Amino acid sequence: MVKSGFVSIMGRANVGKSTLLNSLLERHLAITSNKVGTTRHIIEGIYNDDDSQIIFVDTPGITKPLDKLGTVLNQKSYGSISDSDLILFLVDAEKGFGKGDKFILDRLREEDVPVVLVLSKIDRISKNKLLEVIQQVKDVFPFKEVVPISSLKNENLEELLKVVKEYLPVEGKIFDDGTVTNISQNFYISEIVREKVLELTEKEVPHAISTLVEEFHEDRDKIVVRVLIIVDRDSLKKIILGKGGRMIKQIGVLARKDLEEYFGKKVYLETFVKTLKNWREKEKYLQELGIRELDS
Ligand SMILES: Nc1nc2c(ncn2[C@@H]2O[C@H](COP(=O)(O)OP(=O)(O)OP(=O)(O)O)[C@@H](O)[C@H]2O)c(=O)[nH]1
Ligand SMILES: [Mg+2]
Repeated sequence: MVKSGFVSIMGRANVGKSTLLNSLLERHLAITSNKVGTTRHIIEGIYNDDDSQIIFVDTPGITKPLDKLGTVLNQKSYGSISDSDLILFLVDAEKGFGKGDKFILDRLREEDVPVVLVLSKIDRISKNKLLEVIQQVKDVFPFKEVVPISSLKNENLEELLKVVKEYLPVEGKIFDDGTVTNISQNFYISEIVREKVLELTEKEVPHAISTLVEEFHEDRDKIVVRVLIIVDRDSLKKIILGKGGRMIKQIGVLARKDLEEYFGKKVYLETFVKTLKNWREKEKYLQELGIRELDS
């Protein structure tokens, strides 16, 4: 009998949650970057094999909120707890256990959901350092298990799946075999463009941008898509355009490459930037376009 369940991937920003989701599903579903605060939406990825269906739930990294966006992202992450059958709590093994981790665990202590500690990025540290980290963290919380992994090197992910399978409560499948994710095609496209912006720009840019598909046409052999990059000030617009438009061109080239691979057909991608200074301006613009929510 197939067993199913919901498994949330939680932890501080940048510990490797989205990379783990992608590696477990063997597809690029959630965007990743070396910047803090990459994930902004709950992303479900559904894993199927002969004896299980696991709905992995990638969540935004939990941070000490500096602004409204930070607070909203934390709320989204905490909101996923009550729907979970198991939580994978990720700690970056190289950085070790910190105050931010303790803060999240104090919250998890109030919930009645089993928690497995996953030590991520072990390809970056020695065996000895790993043993040290395990000693340091294993008693800070009643973890069900401690599993060290490397998503990039595909180390110990089989073991992690084995552990996860012990916590699936539902008999039978929750979703049909064809369902892979909860995210829409337009959302995915806008995220790929945002990923390239994160990749190519410096620290100060990421938080202040969002992306949106304005137009999408598909026929048998090609896709034509127009993606808007929204910034909140003109100085950022200048950075994203780059000298002589070079930066935005490069963003487009990289994004198109990924999208062509994903869709398996030719993609004509147009990207452009617009400054919308505040929520009111954004909402007004989106209303004119007939689009309700940012980023989705
Ligand atoms: N060396 C190494 N790097 C990794 C591994 N997993 C993730 N990373 C890197 O860590 C960085 C952050 O990865 P993400 O998956 O975006 O982290 P996240 O926890 O989803 O981050 P937020 O969405 O901001 O909370 C990226 O540069 C990844 O390439 C790993 O197993 N090994
Ligand atoms: Mg992420």
